Amino acid sequence: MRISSLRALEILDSRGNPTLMVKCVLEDGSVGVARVPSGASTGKNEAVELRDGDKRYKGKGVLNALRNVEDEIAKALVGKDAYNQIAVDRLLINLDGTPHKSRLGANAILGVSLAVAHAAANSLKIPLYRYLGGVAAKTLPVPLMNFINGGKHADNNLDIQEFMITPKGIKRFKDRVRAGSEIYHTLKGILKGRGLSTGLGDEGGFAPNLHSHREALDLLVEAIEKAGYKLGHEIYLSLDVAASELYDAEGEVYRFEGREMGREELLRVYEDYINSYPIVSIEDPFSEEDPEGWRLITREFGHRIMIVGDDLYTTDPKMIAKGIEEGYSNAVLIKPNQIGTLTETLEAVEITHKAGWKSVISHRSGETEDTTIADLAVATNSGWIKTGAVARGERTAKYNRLLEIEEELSI
Ligand code: 2PG
Ligand code: MG
Repeated sequence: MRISSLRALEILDSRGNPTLMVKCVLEDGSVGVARVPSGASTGKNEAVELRDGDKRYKGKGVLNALRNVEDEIAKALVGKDAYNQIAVDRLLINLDGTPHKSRLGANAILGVSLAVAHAAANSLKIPLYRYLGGVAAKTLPVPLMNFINGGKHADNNLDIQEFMITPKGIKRFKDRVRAGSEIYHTLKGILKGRGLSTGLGDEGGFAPNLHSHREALDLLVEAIEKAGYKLGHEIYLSLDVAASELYDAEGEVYRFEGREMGREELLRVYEDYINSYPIVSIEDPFSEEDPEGWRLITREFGHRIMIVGDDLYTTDPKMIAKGIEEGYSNAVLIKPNQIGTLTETLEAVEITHKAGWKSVISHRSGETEDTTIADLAVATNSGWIKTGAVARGERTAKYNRLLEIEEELSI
């Protein structure tokens, strides 16, 4: 089934910044649309988002990426078989020719890669999760729901970027969503009652100023119990520290709660959290530039919780392979736009699972109404998804898509 046209449009993401929408049309008239997300706390080795850097949109315009889709990429891909995703993605990678997709832009390349997959699935009249995962696609993921935002995603005083709850002990996806919603609103009531801000951060979680990070964890515990759920049986906790943002590589110290600490001291902070709360995972506990920190925490706590690498791997199969060899972590965050094509994203998941590690399919802090990651989570049977709070349309779009998939799969 040949590709007949590729078009792109400059649209807005959830932070009000421009991003790309790509539309792929096939010879049979089938259409696939994809919208590209954008991160704020980015890893050093992420594939490169091409931004115009001129006066429009404070330099963030994506018209050059748009042109690359409609000119160079379209010329190379029109007439090619949309069912051969691997060949499409290989062609995109070779056409770009740079290690981090900086020439054509990873935003242009990912938009095309995903739009082609959507078009192919539509042409075959099957849902995307079925196209990508075949008959094996069946697992609704456990969501990591980000209810308190800090770090680069909020203007409050919390260093840790994401404080999440996760309904791991609840079976049906729709009951997980319901629990999340009830706890989210209970948390809002608690914050309001204490005169704390109920304003939201970038991922839809609340962003109050607090006295400590433990206070944030305590607030989650209180909300879970007050909403009538069993802590440590139905609902658990999870963190994304995004520690690359807190690290001073020269001094090998972390800026945390108003002072500097070495990796050993930070490790003891995590030990305290892990022993005090039912924590299932800590993402980016140490900087991408501090492999020793990773080895330490995985050796000491890897048998109890998931240690999830985000900035450390940037969804790059080669970097994940190195992490497996070195024992850096036992889980990997998977973000399609960190690597730039669907094929490489699937490879990243595959190598992760083959090592017996867990994958977490993830959104970015800058999102759109695109729901590709919901289908991707089911297609790969990952078991985990991180897609923000149960509020804000760009986050609920993914939850709502998963509700729809659960309904389809249970017929
Ligand atoms: C992260 C992500 C998503 P960003 O650090 O895991 O939550 O944030 O998209 O800003 O990198
Ligand atoms: Mg992260």
